[in-house]
Amino acid sequence: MKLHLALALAALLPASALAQTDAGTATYKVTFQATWSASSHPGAFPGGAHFSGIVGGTHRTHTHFFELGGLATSGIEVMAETGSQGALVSEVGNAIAAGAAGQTIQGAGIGTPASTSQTFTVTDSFPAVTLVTMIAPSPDWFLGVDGVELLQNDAWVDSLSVPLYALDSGTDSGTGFTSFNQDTNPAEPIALMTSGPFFGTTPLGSFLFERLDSVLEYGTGANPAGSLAASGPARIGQPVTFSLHDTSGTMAQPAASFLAISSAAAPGYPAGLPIPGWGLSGPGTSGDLLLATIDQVLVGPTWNGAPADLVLPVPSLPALVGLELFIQGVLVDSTPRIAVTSGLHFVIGS
Ligand SMILES: [Ca+2]
Ligand SMILES: [Ca+2]
Repeated sequence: MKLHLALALAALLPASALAQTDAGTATYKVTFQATWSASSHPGAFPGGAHFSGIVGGTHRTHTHFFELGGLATSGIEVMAETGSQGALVSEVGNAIAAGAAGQTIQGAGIGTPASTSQTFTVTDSFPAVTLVTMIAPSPDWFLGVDGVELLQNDAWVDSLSVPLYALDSGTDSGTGFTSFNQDTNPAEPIALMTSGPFFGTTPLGSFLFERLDSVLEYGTGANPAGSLAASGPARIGQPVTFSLHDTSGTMAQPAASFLAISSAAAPGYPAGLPIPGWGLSGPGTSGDLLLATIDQVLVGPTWNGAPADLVLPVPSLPALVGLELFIQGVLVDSTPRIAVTSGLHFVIGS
């Protein structure tokens, strides 16, 4: 339903109208790559080492949930000392209510080394992200980023990796991983750890921010690689150019081109259902049908020996973010011969 609506709109709206609509949001995946281990930090890797669930949110550029040199909020204190997310989630919630933050971000805790990912959406109003996680066990040590800007020079960054060094929240005076609680009163400023077990320049992990969208070619050798390609990102509000091509040069010219679109891949992905005679590598060969169903067929330009390009404007509908499409090209010549291209697994981002 959503797919049909999107494609119907795509067919109705000119590319220029779509291109200039809302480019104000972007969806990201953040991957917390925990690298802390006995080999990365010899002598500073206690039994049961792990990280609490990441917690934070998206927010305005000048909003802070913590700052180096500033005092920890109760949300940061509780997170750094116990790994509990609730108090900081409340602080982000208050900021959302006050119009200073966009959304909360929460994940589950992990061992180390390991990695875990979350997705979130940033907007023109809330282009920055703050995330923290407790180094555990520890008195009040944590990793975090304070207001990473994902909108730089009016463009969303594609990928950004931020190394994470141990921070001390200044709210407990314990000096060892399993020291008894010793509340620091009055609290001290949040600081990069320069003494104790984490004094070096080796990060304990990183946050990798990646803008979400992907186009992946799939199929087997039965469908020649490169016979269907896409240029342009898979993002709402942006046009994508699909190029169908008989890379083997065995189709008769001219040939009609079509683009078949499905919401599901054929069973056996990345392989498909072999159809005798539908091979693009030569007359009489077998080609794989790579789609489970054919939900929509778009007519492309005539293939005359050069790639046949079909431009599809992806509608600027936020509901499409995350939608997966499976796309395969079909060429039909006057012999008559039908042949199918490789497939594209298309995940729409923003
Ligand atoms: Ca401390
Ligand atoms: Ca404390």
